[in-house]
Amino acid sequence: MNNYHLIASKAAGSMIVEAALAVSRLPYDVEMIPYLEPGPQRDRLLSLNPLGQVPTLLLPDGRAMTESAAIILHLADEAPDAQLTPRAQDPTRPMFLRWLIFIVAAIYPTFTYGDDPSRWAHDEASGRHLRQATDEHRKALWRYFAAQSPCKPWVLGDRFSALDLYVAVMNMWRPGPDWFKRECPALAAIAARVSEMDALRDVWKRNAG
Ligand SMILES: N[C@@H](CCC(=O)N[C@@H](CS)C(=O)NCC(=O)O)C(=O)O
Repeated sequence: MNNYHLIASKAAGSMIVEAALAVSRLPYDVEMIPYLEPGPQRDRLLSLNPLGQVPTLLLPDGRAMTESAAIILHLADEAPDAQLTPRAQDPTRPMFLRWLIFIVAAIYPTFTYGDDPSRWAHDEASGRHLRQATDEHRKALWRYFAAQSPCKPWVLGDRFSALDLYVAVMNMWRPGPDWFKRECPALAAIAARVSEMDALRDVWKRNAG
């Protein structure tokens, strides 16, 4: 196997990695699966990633890699000209690292615990509360993120980075594009800008809508 092989699901977090692969111009193919549905595809996913999450990426040597941030940093090593990450001495690098980890460690888990609260809550009322509380917390996190970053025209200011890919994909998730337009218009503008990038046309066609 010489390609990266991405196990993905439409408009899920795998879309961030798919976009990063497209921007990097690394050779890859995508296997779209219903990742939450019991069956042979989920069984295989679980054998590669016990969390059953997408993105799960098979490297050209066949090893499985998970965790979108780790994958992004790896792809940036493999394709340094793709602009996914600022280089080590770039003054934007510390903030890039800060917000990358903020997205995956603070924002992303609000979905892990809120998407299907019955996994974590012992009754319907506590499940409803967990869903509502994680949805509200996420809104506060996005407002904080938008207030602390330049976000014009990209998250880091003048330079594009993988942070813009996260913003563009997550803009489609709860609280949804209308909320972003209203409450965090700079993030909605970044999402629109990313969706119009030539390199991402096919990725968007495959995932969005
Ligand atoms: N920390 C992981 C999170 C990935 C993740 O949560 N993906 C979602 C889809 S958008 C998923 O697979 N959720 C199912 C689950 O957590 O059981 C990453 O950054 O790649």
